[in-house]
Amino acid sequence: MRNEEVARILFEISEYLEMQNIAFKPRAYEKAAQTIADLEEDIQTIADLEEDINDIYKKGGLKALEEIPGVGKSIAEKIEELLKTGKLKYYEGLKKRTPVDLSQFSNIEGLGPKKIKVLHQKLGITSLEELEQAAKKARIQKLEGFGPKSEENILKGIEFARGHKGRFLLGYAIPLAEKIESRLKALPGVEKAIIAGSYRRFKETVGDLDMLVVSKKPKEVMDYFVSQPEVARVLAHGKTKSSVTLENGIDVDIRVVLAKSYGAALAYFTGSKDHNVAMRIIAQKKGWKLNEYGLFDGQRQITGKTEEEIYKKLGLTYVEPEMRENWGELELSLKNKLPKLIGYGELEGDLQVQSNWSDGANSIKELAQTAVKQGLKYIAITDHTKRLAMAHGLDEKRLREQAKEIDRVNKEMRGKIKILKGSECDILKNGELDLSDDALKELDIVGVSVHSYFNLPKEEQTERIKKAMQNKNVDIIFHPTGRLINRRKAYEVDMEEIIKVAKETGTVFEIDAFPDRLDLNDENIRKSVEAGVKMSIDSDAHSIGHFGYLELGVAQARRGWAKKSDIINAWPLDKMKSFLKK
Ligand code: DGT
Ligand code: ZN
Ligand code: CA
Ligand code: CA
Repeated sequence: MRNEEVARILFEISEYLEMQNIAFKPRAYEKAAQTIADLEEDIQTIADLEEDINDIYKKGGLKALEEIPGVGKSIAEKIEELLKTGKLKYYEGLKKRTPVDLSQFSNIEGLGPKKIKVLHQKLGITSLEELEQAAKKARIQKLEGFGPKSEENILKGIEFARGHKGRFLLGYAIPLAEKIESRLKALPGVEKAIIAGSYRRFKETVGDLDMLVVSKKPKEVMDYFVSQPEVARVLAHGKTKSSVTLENGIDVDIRVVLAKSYGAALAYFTGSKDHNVAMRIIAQKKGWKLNEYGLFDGQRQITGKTEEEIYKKLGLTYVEPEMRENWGELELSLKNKLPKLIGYGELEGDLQVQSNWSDGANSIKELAQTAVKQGLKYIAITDHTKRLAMAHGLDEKRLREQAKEIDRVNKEMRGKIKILKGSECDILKNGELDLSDDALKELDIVGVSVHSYFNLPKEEQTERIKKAMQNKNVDIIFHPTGRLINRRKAYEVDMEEIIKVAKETGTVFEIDAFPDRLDLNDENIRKSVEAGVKMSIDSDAHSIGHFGYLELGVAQARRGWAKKSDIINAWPLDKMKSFLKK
């Protein structure tokens, strides 16, 4: 059982207790849950982290659990039961005694157990559907303690909770998708096999996978496709089209097309739909018709074999899949003015890497050796700072010790890679930093980030980050909006203002490439590119396996129309370093 799950159950217990008007106890459970959730938040969703709650328990037993801030004897025992058995009798009992399943409301902001209780008592609400109906009928705003504003927030919250249902993180879909793609490529008679759709556009999440195959033996392809080991359910099994649901919940559609239509089908199924519609209009203006079979002048196929030919015939330069969102790319393409996007494999360094000095799993040397294998020429070691005690954040003294270790490894690895001294320094609530300026001054790379107080009012949050950027030692804002895809919204912040100050102060924004972060997102990357704010693409690695995520960051950068000149760690070390604030 992961930290997140333990925290969720403790939270729920506090809510059930609160619904029963029990005093004090709810607060204790909430506090314990918060500590455990923060633990998870700071170290992210990493399977091999050293200090997850299981490890704490394994190493130190019940006593170690009690040492977690906010966890007393009674809660520690409950955590122990959870970790040992995966269940908790106390929790099950509470659940049974309450008529409403609270967990379904957990994503809706501002709707605590007290309010849920009122909604249940006054309106008989027990589910999201009933909540939505009541809100839409404006029945909620009439209740005491609610108003039109909270009713609106409830509707927004429901939308948010639903909107993410069934979308999968691209980064976690890739390994299996690649496996399926290469299996199909290897089938006899298959000329081409490729996954199109949002997957090919590298959208941060994918709804399903859309596979396209060119083969003269469609029946064999279909039969093989539906019988793969990961298939949980066959939704359709046709002659040239099939659909399945995989064990992990992702749907995969497949279509077999003729070689002469491959380009047209690929363009069609890559989308986006809006890009396709705009393309079709361009064709229509020339008196032609564009569909998934080709570009046609009446009955005659003008072209359709490749995407490149289709763009060309339409008077367009080729548009990279990552740009096909109808965000203005076709206008630029018509004028031959598309930006030259940063390429895959063009990064020379990685500016956010955590070692086992804080919550990473590997030593500095192991990280450096792996980075060399990945073709990187420099990495910055950026361990957490002391405020993140549970992640073993570094204080000034340990940072100085670490510097010596980095010097030592640099000597050993001379000529192979350069290890930079860095930090992922916490931005405190008031915008001050978790390390002294004297300590920060000694570092090559100072990254700063928000790991607490996500819910500050927009103005305060904006001021907090502005203040951090105004510190002359600060080079990069790590994961600038703090969102976790499908789990946590970005904190409220005035992005335009932040971008302006970044430009003024020469502060770099990070594109954190971790699959559930991808922060900045595509839209904010574009705004930054337009404003001339430079960015870095970092893995946020917490173990040697995570360097592979860098390319996901490159994809995101491409979706934000970033060029090599926008990304400082695509530059040689000297150039990158001389760009940073002095
Ligand atoms: P997803 O799966 O929700 O992440 O997003 P997509 O973009 O992969 O969308 P999907 O799977 O529904 O459809 C795949 C592609 O097929 C889509 O990107 C464009 C194309 N497509 C689907 N429906 C339509 C449509 O009604 N009109 C046009 N022009 N294209 C469509
Ligand atoms: Zn970390
Ligand atoms: Ca799709
Ligand atoms: Ca689809």
